[in-house]
Amino acid sequence: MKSESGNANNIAAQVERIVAATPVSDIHTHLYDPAFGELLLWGIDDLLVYHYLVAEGFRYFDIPYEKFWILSKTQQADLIWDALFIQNSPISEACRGVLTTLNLLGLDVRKRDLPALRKWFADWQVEDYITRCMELAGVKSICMTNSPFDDVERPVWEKGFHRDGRFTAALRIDPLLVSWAETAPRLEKWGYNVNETLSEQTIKEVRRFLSDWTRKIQGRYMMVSFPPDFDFPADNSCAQLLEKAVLPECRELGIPMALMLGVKRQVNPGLRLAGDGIGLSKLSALEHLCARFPENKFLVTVLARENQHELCVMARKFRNLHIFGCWWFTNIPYIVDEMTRMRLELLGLSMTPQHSDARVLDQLIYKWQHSRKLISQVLQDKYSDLAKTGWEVSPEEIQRDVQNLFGGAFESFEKRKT
Ligand code: HDL
Ligand code: ZN
Repeated sequence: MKSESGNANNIAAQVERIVAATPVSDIHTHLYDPAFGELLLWGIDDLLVYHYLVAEGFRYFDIPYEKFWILSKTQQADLIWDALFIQNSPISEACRGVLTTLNLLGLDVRKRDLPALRKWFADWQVEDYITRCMELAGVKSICMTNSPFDDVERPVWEKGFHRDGRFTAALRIDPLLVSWAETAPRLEKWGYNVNETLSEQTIKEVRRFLSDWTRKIQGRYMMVSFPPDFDFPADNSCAQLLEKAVLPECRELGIPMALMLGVKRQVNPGLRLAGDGIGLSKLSALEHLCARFPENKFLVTVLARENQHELCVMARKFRNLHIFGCWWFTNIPYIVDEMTRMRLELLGLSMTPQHSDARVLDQLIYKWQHSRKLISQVLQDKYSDLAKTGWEVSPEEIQRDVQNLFGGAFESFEKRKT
């Protein structure tokens, strides 16, 4: 008969091993199939000019924003490396992430030799490097964020290309919902017979646009990020397009609608991509959507830490709501630990605890290394709590649970006929 502590250590070791070894489906990233060329960012300079580090770097820079933006990527990276790694210890999560990635790639960060690092990266071919990064991160599939409104991305889809099976797609439609007045003329130019008034004809053509693009990219879900003041129902084009075009088309296609709530775009435009802020979302809007459209599947993540508990409770009320990830400003150990515990304790395993949101390929390595450690620790505590009741979980059951958390639960949700 194993002693209690012996059994607990055994479970902890099993959980640690299984979480470290289980491949994950990364359900939201800003990475691209290599067919998109320069859109796929990778290597030390892209790691250093990641907008999270740009924001942190500007806390030390005296130069005007525009002076930074006219610099080359290498010059920007040099400034960030000096300010955040040399003049100050790289304590922040985004800085530590760069070092975790370099370390796991087998590079010696003690040398602090940026030119040498650049030489090492210059020797890689992107296809080989994708394989290497996915291996080290334990990522088996990468879901992209694909926007027909991106003038660089759209032509690549229109021309067609042989897809890399490791990359799946999601249709990002923010401009359609949050800036309809500017977007209607673009749809018209692309051959969709729409105008600004949301007539039946316009709604029908918006649905055709959504259907055409979802099929073209084989979109797993549609997605939009909304500001904190997003409301539903509401007397505006966003709510009407959501209700009359987007959600019916998601039902027709049988795919989820992803809502990412709470981002205040461009609170500081000088920072460009790094200039977005955060706000408390009105989650009653989500509650109305889940209740009003029980046949739609809502895949949701929210940006404010203060919204997380209400989101968990809402997921208990609506089985057509699947919550995912520690998004953006919540993706720091302090909050990932809190959110993962809250979710497991309120929802059990019917959720997806993390996505990487990676914008630079190499970030997969650190984002998943850091997340696995945190998820493993929480699961060890939860299984040990179970063991104290006399309930024993087998290694196969732990494996099953972790596979669910690492993409299985989301895949079941995708397949579910609501
Ligand atoms: O809107 C989003 O999908 C966010 O993830 C933004 O892209 C944000 O800039 C980001 O990269 N967060 O990690
Ligand atoms: Zn994102």
